[in-house]
Amino acid sequence: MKTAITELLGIEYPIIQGGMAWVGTHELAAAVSEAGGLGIIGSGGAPASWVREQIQAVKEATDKPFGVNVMLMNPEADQIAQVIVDEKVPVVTTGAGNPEKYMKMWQEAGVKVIPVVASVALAKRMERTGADAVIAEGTESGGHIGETTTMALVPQVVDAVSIPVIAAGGIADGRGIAAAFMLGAKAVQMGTIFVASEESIVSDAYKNKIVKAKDIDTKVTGRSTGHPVRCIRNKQTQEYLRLESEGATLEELEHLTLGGLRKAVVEGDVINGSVMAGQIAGMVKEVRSCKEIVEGLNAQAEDLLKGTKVYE
Ligand code: TUI
Repeated sequence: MKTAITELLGIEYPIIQGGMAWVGTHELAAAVSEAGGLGIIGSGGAPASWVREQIQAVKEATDKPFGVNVMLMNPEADQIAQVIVDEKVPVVTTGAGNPEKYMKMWQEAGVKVIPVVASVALAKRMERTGADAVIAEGTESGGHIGETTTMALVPQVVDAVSIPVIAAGGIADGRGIAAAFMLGAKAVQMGTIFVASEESIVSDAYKNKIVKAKDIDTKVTGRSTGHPVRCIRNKQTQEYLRLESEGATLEELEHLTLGGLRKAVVEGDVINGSVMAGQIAGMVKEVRSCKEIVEGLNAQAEDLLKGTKVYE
């Protein structure tokens, strides 16, 4: 499926991997890019030196395009922005904030800039500042989320901007990709399905939580603090939601989740850790290779979209 996004990024399939903290390591990013999608290194809260090492490892593993996600709340975001320029990274995606202050330096270095947005207002602002595309991410997503659903957000962003729009949130099969295309998206970004891929370095316990999850198994914590985060429900989310309803202090709440994602990804503690995943976890039933995922989902979407004009 050739689209404005496959052309812009020089990739085979209109499939982008979400830039996930702790999960988006060089192993996963290289596997998704090798499969013909766009693999993304997830900087999360990592230091700039780690990001540089990951970039170099991806370059050794594949000649295909890849990207780096900058989580804008990272205290080393400035240094990471510079590493991206120094290492001539082809694509950058951003999350959890407004990347305006870095746009000029990235554009001048020839980096394609694709911010994640959760509203029409930010999408328009990003277009004005020179973004090459935007990722419209619905509240179905895992991790740090906005309020609006993918179904409502994507067509409104598509109508508001002239740059290509990538849909994210609640997509994990060819039907979801086809649906996103019908809403006007030119590609999709998926996270949860790649967390549960063979090449993902997350603990088996984490992958099992996704494979075993049902439709209603995710919970959103932190709505009261202004930092809503979606995870698969466990002791930690239960405790957090209880404390939140009792009006606990920010300090008490943060204490519960501090280092929680690392705990779940690296240590496999899926009881006290943060098992970030999207609502579509209930549909992910097996662990597959990135190649099987990218090729299989693309073929299914292409089949469904045959005879339509959405990817002309
Ligand atoms: O960034 C994400 N998802 C994430 S980041 C993350 S790391 C983390 N770990 C623990 C606690 C909190 C975060 C885990 N998941 N998705 C992209 C995304 N960006 N979703 C929503 C937004 C967003 C929200 C508000 C983007 C911009 C924004 O406002 C910008 C502004 O200043 O107007």
